[in-house]
Amino acid sequence: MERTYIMLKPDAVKRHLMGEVISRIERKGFNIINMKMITLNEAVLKEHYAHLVEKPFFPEIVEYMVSGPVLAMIVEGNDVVKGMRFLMGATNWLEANPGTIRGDYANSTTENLIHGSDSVENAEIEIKRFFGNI
Ligand code: IDP
Ligand code: MG
Repeated sequence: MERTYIMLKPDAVKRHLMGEVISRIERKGFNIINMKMITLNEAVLKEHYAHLVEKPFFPEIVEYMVSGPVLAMIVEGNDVVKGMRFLMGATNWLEANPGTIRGDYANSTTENLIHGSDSVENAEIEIKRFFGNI
């Protein structure tokens, strides 16, 4: 069964939307097989967002992502990597369709509630990064 790395970002936690997002994942029929609250630091964000380190908005991402705890999860299911990206909606909140998590709750492209791995290969790397070899 395919696995993906999902992370509810600090805005989702602060806005008390964890339950709402977890419900959507469960109602879709995906299985949450591990979860924990953690607080990130700049070093792990430079790894996790290596593709964005050179962007002018990277400091803003770091400030946001270390501003409070996140909920890290391993989610399992049929085609779950693409399936979760579909439930999440587009990165740019103005392009995220209503009915998606970002489309329904985000009003910023930085503070967009949720991370989901973008490929099966990256999912395994990210699960190792945040959960170790399990
Ligand atoms: P993704 O989260 O949909 O996979 P990525 O391009 O991997 O999107 O970007 C990672 C995160 O960095 C986004 O979820 C968002 O929080 C932030 N981000 C991406 N692009 C922008 C931007 O153009 N402006 C501000 N923040 C951005
Ligand atoms: Mg990404």
